[in-house]
Amino acid sequence: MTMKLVVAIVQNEDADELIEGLTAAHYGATRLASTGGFLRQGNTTIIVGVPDEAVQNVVNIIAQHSHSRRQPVTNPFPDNSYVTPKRTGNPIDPLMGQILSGGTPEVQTGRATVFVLNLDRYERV
Ligand code: 2BA
Repeated sequence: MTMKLVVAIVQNEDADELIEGLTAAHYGATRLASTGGFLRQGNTTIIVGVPDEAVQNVVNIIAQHSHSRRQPVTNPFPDNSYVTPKRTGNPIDPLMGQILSGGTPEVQTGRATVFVLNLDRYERV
């Protein structure tokens, strides 16, 4: 049987409901604490190993239980450690400009970021 690994990055707020949806449909899932590279805030990565033919159903469940949100961006840098935009070219620079002048910018997140990987082997030993 050919298997795939579905890797889904979702917002923490959606993780409980998504895990419930997957387990209710009898898919085994593992939940990992993760951190977004851009916002540097916590998110949740869920991995699900499934036969090829179940992938679309799993992706549908992920889509059904995850939501796009406007998320406030808080300063991810410890006090005074932010290097000025000219030197970093970091894509967070425009937002840092607003944060450092007292604003609270927001980004519109996606619902979920999903990767589907081929699995060489799956076994429970
Ligand atoms: P973060 O990297 O913390 O990104 C959170 C949200 O910030 C993104 O939501 C997007 O709305 C915004 N954002 C990210 N990069 C940006 C940039 N250069 N300029 C402006 N806004 C930006 P999503 O796109 O829904 O991503 C949610 C999370 O999914 C990400 O958290 C990251 O943990 C993961 N992710 C997204 N794309 C990925 C990829 N290609 N590879 C691995 N992980 C990815």
